[in-house]
Amino acid sequence: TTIACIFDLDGVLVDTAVYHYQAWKKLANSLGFDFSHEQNEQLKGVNRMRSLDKILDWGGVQKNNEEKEELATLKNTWYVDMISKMSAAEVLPGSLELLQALHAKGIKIALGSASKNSGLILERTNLTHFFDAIVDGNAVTTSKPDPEVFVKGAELLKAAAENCIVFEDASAGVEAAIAAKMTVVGVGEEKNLPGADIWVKDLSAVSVQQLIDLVVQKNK
Ligand code: G16
Ligand code: MG
Repeated sequence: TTIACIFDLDGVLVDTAVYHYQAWKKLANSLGFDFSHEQNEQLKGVNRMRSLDKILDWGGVQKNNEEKEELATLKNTWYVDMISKMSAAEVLPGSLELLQALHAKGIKIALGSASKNSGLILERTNLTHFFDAIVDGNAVTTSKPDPEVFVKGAELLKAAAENCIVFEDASAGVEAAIAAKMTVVGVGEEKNLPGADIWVKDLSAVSVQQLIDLVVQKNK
């Protein structure tokens, strides 16, 4: 069996959630309310405008579409300032090693992210060259849990869905991968990521052979 791998970005390859948190908190504070770590958790895998809608909702603040565009742009300016300073040291444990091992075996690799800033993040962390295809927030019209981002990734890799493995840390992402009929490695705890095929703390716990076995087993 030839497998193909599709990686989520934030929370799987790098931890940009901390920068999203700081930028959203600054925006919320400027509007006169606070923003917690627990709320930030709920924004994982959720695209920028939907995240803003939730935050305004939590703050009990109403804005029209033009104002929302301005607020999202302001948050993104602060976020881009922070991720522009990222380095390869911020790649999460085991991620680089797994990408290297997959690459060495000629296994195709795609990105499946909700972020419109994936290009900059991959450049800053020296990961760009591993990817045969990049599907991010600029390439999709619908957001996870819709399967579009992973379906497009598989198409670009010319891989059948049943041979694809998705790595996800967000429940919306796990849902999207299930809807795409793919195997899912949940990066996080089982209780937070229902429906995944296996769960790991980080990618250091994953071997290429284990991934192949998982797909073979599932397709039996
Ligand atoms: C990431 C984050 C989300 C963020 C989204 C959009 O998704 O998990 O919190 O809201 O990207 O990011 P941006 O504002 O940069 O377009 P993923 O799919 O990589 O986990
Ligand atoms: Mg994620």
